[in-house]
Amino acid sequence: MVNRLEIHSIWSGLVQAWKVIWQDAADSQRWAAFAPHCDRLMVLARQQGLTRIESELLPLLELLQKLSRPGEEDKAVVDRLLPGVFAAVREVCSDNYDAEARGGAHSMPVIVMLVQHASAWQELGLQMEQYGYRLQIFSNYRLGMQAAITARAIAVVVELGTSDDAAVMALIDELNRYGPKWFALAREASFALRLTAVRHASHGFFLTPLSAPMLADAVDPLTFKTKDEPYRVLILDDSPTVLASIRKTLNQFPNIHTQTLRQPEQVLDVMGEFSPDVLLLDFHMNGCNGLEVAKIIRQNKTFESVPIVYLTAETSEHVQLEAMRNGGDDFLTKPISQAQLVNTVISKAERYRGLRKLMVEDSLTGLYNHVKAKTLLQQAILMAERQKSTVSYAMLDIDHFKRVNDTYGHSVGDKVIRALARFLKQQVRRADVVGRYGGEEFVIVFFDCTPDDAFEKLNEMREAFGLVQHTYEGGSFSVTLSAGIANFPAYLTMGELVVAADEALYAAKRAGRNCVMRAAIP
Ligand code: GH3
Ligand code: MG
Repeated sequence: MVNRLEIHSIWSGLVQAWKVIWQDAADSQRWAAFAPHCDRLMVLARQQGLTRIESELLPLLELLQKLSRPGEEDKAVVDRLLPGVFAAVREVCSDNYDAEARGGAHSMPVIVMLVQHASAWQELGLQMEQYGYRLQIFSNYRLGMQAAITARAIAVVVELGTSDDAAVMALIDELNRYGPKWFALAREASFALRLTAVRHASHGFFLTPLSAPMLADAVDPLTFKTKDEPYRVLILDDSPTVLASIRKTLNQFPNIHTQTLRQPEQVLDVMGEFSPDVLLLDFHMNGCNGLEVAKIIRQNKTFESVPIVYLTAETSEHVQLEAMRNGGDDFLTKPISQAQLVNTVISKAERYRGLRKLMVEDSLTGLYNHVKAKTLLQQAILMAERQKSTVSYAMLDIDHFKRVNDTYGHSVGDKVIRALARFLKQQVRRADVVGRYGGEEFVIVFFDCTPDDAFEKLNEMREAFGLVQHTYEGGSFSVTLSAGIANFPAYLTMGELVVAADEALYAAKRAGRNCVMRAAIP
């Protein structure tokens, strides 16, 4: 597995050093400060077998070795090479890289546990299967560690606080070289033990009792990554040469889609269709300037937060400040450094995506929030209308949830809500929508799914979730679900569909809970 953090930090240093050279390429001291970053990246790439980074870096290192009196020409060559290196770095650091290396996201990820008494953890092993993980439990730590490496485990949980922690730490140091994340597990957590764990690069610390939702919560971010949609970059510039050159640089990145535009008057239409994550905007164009275009864009509510990066030969601070005040986010000064171009575009796009995510997500569970789930339901109905297919819409609610809060406390209640959110997300198909309507009420939009299939799936999920044990300080408990389901085209509008599913849910509650009811055929 790849140490992304280290690659990332080397890359950031390298880019900083490059920015300094960009301002004055004739200063050989600046080049001398830049070269070690490239060397470090090469060493790491070789150690970790990252052949793409290695091959992209090679011509750069060869050039750096030959430099005697560096200048503008060398700067131009390196600037052409850097985006390729960056593309390789991005590929390796992408969330899917490890999953793909492990043989695809479909195989069940393995978690290895090294514990004193293996038999005490069998139940957790069964529970973790409900969350899509295979737990392998060992009381022989060395054997377990070897198994973790062979099985390419995503995580290793190591019980500490035993008499021989020093020997265990030596094993962990070995394990750390292979990359799976490790988590400490202990009955008590003294500061000294926590310190030992972090000094040996632990990823987290669990106290017993360790529950399946807690473990799943901790390892979920290491796996089940969905492939991000490519970033969309719109470039508005009246010079075909500039457009072609920027496009060529950005197209080296498989996760960037570009669209170019030469006529400012079409900008709103194109933004509406293309929905960019970043707009690169020429500052001086025929007929109008970038500042005016930015103002027009910002007056449109839909685009008020799309990042705008000006492309300009303007170096006057006054003009740049004025432009930033009018809705710009950044400047790239012509001639544009390709390395800076890709860095700026990707960092702005990432931030914008992050912001948008916050707007549509429910903060407790990361599921779609009420508003977004409804929008997606509406889209699903329109699509089903066009394609003459079916959409099923389910509403789910935890039974007697108030008792959970009253008996075990609100934070245990929150954990149950999160456990259900994760469970639903894992159970449905990737294209299906899972949302939280607030409280302990959830919705699912099953795309292109017959009412019978959706009903059966929902019933399976209800049964499986009823088996999940939720832990609290004094032990564990389980909860049940009720659900109601309705479908398009039996109900033709979103409003009717929502009411029908809601009524079916309440029929399920009245029928004694822990069951799924279908809406009556109208
Ligand atoms: P029923 O089987 O009829 O659904 O009974 P219930 O107790 O689940 O239903 P009710 O609607 O009476 O209570 C829901 C409770 O959920 C009330 C509220 O305190 C709790 N709740 C709502 N949102 C949250 C949350 O975000 N976290 C936690 N822990 N509790 C919540
Ligand atoms: Mg309830």
